[in-house]
Amino acid sequence: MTRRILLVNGPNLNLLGVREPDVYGTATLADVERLTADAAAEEGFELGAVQSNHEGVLIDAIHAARTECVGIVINPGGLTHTSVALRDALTGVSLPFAEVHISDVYAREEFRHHSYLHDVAAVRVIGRGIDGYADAVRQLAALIP
Ligand code: CA2
Repeated sequence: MTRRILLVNGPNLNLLGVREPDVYGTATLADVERLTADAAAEEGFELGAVQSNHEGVLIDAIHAARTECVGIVINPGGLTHTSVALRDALTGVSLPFAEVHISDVYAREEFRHHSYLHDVAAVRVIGRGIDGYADAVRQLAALIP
């Protein structure tokens, strides 16, 4: 059976390629999901993908991944900087996960410098644009036996 990685994109990432191209580039969420699926396939994994603007939907998807997936790649969007609940969901399912940020959060406002996930993520890829998602899959795949 092919093993599965879950790609999670948080609030507002459905606007990729539609707004703020100077910060986030011109690629769309569909482009991100495609390139991440391609990178996963090269590593021998299937990719499931979810994007939601609702924290509870993301948490439910992470819970479902516990029995369906072997790892998670997540760009939590603004929830990175606010959500203990998302952190608890990720630590609760005990799957290795990669935290991805398209922009260099450390070169932006101070409130983006803190992540509730940074100390529990197995992999962090920050400021590499959308190629960071493929990097994250490769680094995560290397950790999965
Ligand atoms: O750099 C990233 O990937 C972020 O996770 C993106 C979040 C932001 O709150 C984090 O600090 C860094 C925002 C996602 C919103 O995405 C948009 C995309 C296009 C247009 C508007 C928002």
